[in-house]
Amino acid sequence: MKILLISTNRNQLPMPVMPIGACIVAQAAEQAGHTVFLLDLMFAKDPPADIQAALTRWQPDAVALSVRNIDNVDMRNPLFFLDGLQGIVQTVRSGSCAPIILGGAALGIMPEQILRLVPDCVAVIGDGELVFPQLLDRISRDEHFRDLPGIARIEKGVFQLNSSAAAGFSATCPAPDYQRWLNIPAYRSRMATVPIQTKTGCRYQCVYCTYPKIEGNSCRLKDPGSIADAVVRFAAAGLRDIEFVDSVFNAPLEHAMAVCAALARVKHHARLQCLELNPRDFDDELVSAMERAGFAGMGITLESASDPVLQGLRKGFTSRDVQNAAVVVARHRIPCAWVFLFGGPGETPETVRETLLFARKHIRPGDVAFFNSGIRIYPGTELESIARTEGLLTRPAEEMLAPLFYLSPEVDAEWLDQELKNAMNSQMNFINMAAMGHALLPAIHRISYLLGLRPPLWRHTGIIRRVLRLAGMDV
Ligand code: B12
Repeated sequence: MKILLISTNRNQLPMPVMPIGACIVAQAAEQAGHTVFLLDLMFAKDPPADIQAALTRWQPDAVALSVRNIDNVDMRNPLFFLDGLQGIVQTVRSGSCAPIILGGAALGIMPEQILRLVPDCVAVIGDGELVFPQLLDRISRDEHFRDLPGIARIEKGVFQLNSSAAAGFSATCPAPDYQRWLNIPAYRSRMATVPIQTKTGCRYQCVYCTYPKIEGNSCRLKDPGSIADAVVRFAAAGLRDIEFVDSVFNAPLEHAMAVCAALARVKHHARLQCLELNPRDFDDELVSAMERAGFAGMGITLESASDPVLQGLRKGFTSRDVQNAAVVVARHRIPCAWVFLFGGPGETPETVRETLLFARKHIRPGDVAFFNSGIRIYPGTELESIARTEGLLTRPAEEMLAPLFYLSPEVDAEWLDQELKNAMNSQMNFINMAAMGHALLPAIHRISYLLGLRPPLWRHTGIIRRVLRLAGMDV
């Protein structure tokens, strides 16, 4: 069959991300014998015109849409991205009567809400590489596909979803041929990194998080040798800034160690990074292994340094682990981004101050702190129940697609903003969501790239903020 696969993400903040999921399913469909055309809308000047042109040129038998983001998870400046999805579906419908198949992280989070927004589409929930070709096969033979794992649809007004448990799994690291599918110079010149996964799944149970819903809570590990091969292949093709996009890179720890060991054994010349490390399974041995493997940046997702909040968020680690992580980081050379999320259950002015004190005391001047405040509430999470019990949420689950946020009732939003700003005023290496969504960020990325800087750009946060402040900007 002829397949038109559209990657719908157009969000360029904080930087454009290469659509790994769309590329993986494109490659899987092609390997199954279909002819695939991938239309990436990230840099499209006129998306409807591009879609119409692709429909006319390819006359596809099926159209597939990869949907990554619902919104920007920014409580102070929320942006909702799915209005664009309705427009895309309308454009496709106006030029083709081919079936429309949806997939991507957004579908994993709120399949029913999204399918009600764009009815008459069928969705694949979870990993797409095995189910998508099977679905295409059934469509090509005009057979029903209701029994396939992970298939969701609205039938006679009722939402139907098959369990994705039987979907199967391949241990070979799926490293799509990005150069074949995407406009790589456009991504690289905007500081995008090349995504790669060492596993799927997340075994943690943080109250607010969607990762287990998207990827499942059992980890399916990729073979370390095939990950190292993929890195070698990408770097040899000039794609040297590689980012591991696992839910949590160092869980399970033994697998992260095995991946680092495999990477250390090969000559890859890549600059590696990952932004999602858990401070619990984090020690000198791991960071030394990451150094040997070629990491140029790492991020520790703390959310808080205060026990009542860590417990409230059910992070599975304590402030002792947090302090220990700071001691370990200080003994190594890899630049580190510390990620914080303020306002969760249990947050009070005291816990905010405790976390900020940790940040001021322990974050090295060359490292960076990312501050986010207010937590996106997703249906089906424990945070949803907490918000309902506390009387903070009255909207029914079917109306939770539009962004809504939890903020601890014991913390005032304006006060919290001011505290974070005060911290940012004294430490130039601290930034908040407003800075990460700054209108000038795309230009900063391009200029930095031209100046020869390479990801992660956050290493230069202090200098960039100073320059912008000299230019009179309140950043
Ligand atoms: C790593 C990551 C990042 C990295 C990306 C680095 C990089 N170089 O790619 C960084 C930190 C930069 C980032 C940024 C953001 N992220 Co992010 N990110 C993730 C994370 C953890 C993994 C994404 C990933 O690459 N997965 C691996 C690939 C292989 O999986 P996949 O894309 O889902 O594809 C599979 C399936 O979905 C399916 N599939 C995909 N497409 C299709 C299409 C069809 C037709 C079919 C059948 C199947 C299918 O098959 C694929 C293969 O199995 C997810 C959470 C998660 N666990 O998914 C959040 C996540 C995607 N991010 C999210 C958000 C919100 C953002 C930001 C907006 C945050 C911000 N304000 O800065 C930005 C947006 C960036 C942008 N320009 O769009 C949200 C999106 C949901 C939402 N609320 O909108 C998620 C889900 C996290 C969450 N909050 O729950 N992110």
